[in-house]
Amino acid sequence: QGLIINPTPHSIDIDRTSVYTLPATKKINDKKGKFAYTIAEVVPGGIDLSIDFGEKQAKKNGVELRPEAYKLTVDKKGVTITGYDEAGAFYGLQTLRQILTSEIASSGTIPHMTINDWPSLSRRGVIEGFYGAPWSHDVRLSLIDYYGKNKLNSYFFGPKDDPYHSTPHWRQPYPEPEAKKIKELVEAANRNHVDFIWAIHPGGDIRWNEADYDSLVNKLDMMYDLGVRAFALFFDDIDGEGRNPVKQVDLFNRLNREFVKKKGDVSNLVVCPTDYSRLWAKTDSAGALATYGRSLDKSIEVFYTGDVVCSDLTHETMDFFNGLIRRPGFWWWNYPVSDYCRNFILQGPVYGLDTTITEEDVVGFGTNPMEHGEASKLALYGVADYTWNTPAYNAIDNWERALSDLAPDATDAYRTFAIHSADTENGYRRDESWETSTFSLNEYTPEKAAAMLAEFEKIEKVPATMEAKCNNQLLMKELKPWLTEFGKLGKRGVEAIGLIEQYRAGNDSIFWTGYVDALMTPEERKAYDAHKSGTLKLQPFIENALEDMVIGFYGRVAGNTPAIHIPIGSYPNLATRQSRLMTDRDTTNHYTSAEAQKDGDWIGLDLGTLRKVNNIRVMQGRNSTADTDYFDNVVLQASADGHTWTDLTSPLKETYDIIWKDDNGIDARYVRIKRLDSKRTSWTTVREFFVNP
Ligand code: LOG
Repeated sequence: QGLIINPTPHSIDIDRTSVYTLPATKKINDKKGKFAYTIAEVVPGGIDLSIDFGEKQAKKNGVELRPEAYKLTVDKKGVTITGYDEAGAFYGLQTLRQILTSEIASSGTIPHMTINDWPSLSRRGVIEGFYGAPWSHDVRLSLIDYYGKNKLNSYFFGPKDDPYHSTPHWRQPYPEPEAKKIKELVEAANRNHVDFIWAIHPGGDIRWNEADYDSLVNKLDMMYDLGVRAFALFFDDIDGEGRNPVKQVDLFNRLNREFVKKKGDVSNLVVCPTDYSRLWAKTDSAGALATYGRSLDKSIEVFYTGDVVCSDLTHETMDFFNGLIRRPGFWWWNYPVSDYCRNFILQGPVYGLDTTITEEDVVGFGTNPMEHGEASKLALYGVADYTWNTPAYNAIDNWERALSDLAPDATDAYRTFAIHSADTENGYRRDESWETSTFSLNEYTPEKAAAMLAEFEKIEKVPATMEAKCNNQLLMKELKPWLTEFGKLGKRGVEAIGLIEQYRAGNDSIFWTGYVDALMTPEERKAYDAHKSGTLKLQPFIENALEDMVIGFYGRVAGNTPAIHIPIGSYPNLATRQSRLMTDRDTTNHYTSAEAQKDGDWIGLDLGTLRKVNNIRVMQGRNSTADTDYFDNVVLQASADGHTWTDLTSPLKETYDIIWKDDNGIDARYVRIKRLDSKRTSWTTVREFFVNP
C-alpha cells in the first residue's frame, strides 16, 4: 500500500513500525564506482546509500544467486543495495527510484523493508519489428529509458520500413546522420543495461553466393564499429530463394563461426525463420523448422510468433515449436503491434500470456509494439511485469498501474480512453469496454439509459482533460487524432440517448429532425474510420439504437415495419458496420468473423418483425469454393422469438452456397446458419445473406 514498483518484486517485506528518515545530505558509498550517473537520476535529495555487486557480496548478503538479481534493504542506517551483478545493482536502483517517488516516502521517511528480487525470464524486451513509420530518434531514446526503468533488457532494432535494415539497402552503410543516431542509441542502451540488438532483413533479395555473404559481414562490421555487439537475422515475410531453410542455416552457422565467435565480444545470434508461425510451418522432417532443429548451432536462438501471427503464449504453443527446433524458442509477441489495423491505437491490458511459462518454454520474450512508441508504453509496462515476475502477473492490476504511471495527473481520463480503445475489430481480438453494459431499444430502462448517458458525457470531456493535464507531449502527439474522434463519439452517444428519450415519448417530429441530424455524414464517417475507438460496444450501440428507432418510427407513421436485415450472431463484430457487407446485395465484398470458427457458432439476420419467410440464400466464403473460410457443416434455422429455433434443412456438408425455398414459407423474425461439429478452425466469411430477395 502506498508503494508501487513495476515490475512487481518477487519478495518484499515491510516493517511499518520503524522508519528511516531521509537526511538532508547525500552520503553515497558506490563501492565499485559504477553508478554515479544513475544515482544522480534516481535520488534527487539526501540519502544514506550503499551499493555494491558481485557473487561474493551476493552470497554474503543473501541475494538470489542468479544474473540480474538484487537485494535492497532499508533500515536505520539507510538504504543498502547488493546486486548479484552490475545489472542487478542497477535494477536495485530502479526499485529505489520507485520507492522514493511512492506515497510511502512522501513525508520524508521510508518504512524499514527488505526486497529480494530477480527476473523470471532472463531475456525480456522489445522488437521494433513492425511495418510503418519507424520510431523517431526521440521516441527511441525515451523508450530505451523506459526499458531501463522497467527492467527490460533487450531491444531488437528491426523496423521493416528502415531501408538499411531490409531490402533494398541492407548491403549499404547508414548515411552519416543515421549512423550517428544509432551510436547514440547504443550508448543509451548501455547506460540502461539494455542489449541493443541490431537486426538485418536481407531475405527479399539475397543471393546465396560469396559476394552477398561478404556484403552481409561487411554490414555487420559497420554496425560493430558503431558499437553494436548483438545481432539478429530476420527471414520473415519474404518470397523466393531467400526462403531456403538449408541456405539460411548454413548462413547462420557460418556467421556464428566466422563473425560472432571470432569477435569474441558479440552475443549469440537470434534468428527469425520464414516459418515463424504454425499457420504455415511445415512439420515434416524436411521442413524448415526440423532443418533448424537438426543443423542450427545450439547457441543460436530462434523466434516464434505462435499458432498464428498474433497469438497467445501457452505451453502447447511452445511445445510444438520447441520439439521441432530442439531448443526453447524466443517468443515474438505480435502485440500491441497495429500495422495490420493502423486505424486503431491499442490501449488495453496485456493478457493472453500463461503465467506458468518458464525458461524451459521460452529462452526470451520480445514484444512487437505499435509504430506509436509512446502509446505502446502501456503495453510494455505489462510485458515488463509479466517477464520479470511471471507467476505473480495480474493483467488488470498491471493495466491500472500503467495508466497512472503514464498519465499521473490525468489517469481517469486516460483510463476512459483506454478502456474503450482496445479491440482490433479484425485481428488479434481484445476485450473492450468491459465495464459498459449497452442495451438494445427493447431492453430500455431509465437506469440503463442514465448509465450510458453518464459514460458518453465522460467520454466527451476526455480530449480536453487529457490536453490540460497530460504533460507527456510525445504521448499526446500520438493519441491526439484518436482523442479527437473519441470526443466526437462521446457527443454522438449523448445525442443518441437524447433521441431515445424523444422517440420513447412519441415526439415524432423532434425525433425525426434529431435522427437526420445524428446520422454521420460521409466526412464524419471517414474521419472516424481513420482513427477508431469504441468499436466493440459504443459505436455499435449508437448505430443499432438509431436503426431500431428509425424502423419503429416508420412503423408508427406508415403502419407497417419496413423490410430490414440486421446481422446478428455469435461473433462480437457482427454488431459493427462491417457486418453490413453481407446484406449489401454486393457479392464482391464480404463480412469476416476475424476469429476462428468453433462448434455452435452462428451467423444470422434479425428481420425486425415477424414475417413470412420463403426464400433464403447464404453465400459463404471470400470468393470461391477453393476458399476455406466457411462453415462446412451447417444447419439453416428460423425462429420467431430468437430462442426456439426450427431446422429448415438437414446438416449441409461442404455447401458454401446455401439456397432454401419453400412456397408455404415459415413465420419468423430471425434466421441463421449454425455450425455443427467440424474440425475446421479457419475464420468464417459471408458474402451475402438474403431473405426473400
Ligand atoms: C511480421 C511483423 C509484423 C507482424 C504483425 C513477424 C515475425 N513478422 O506477419 O513485422 O509487424 O506480422 O503484422 C509479421 O511477425 N508478419
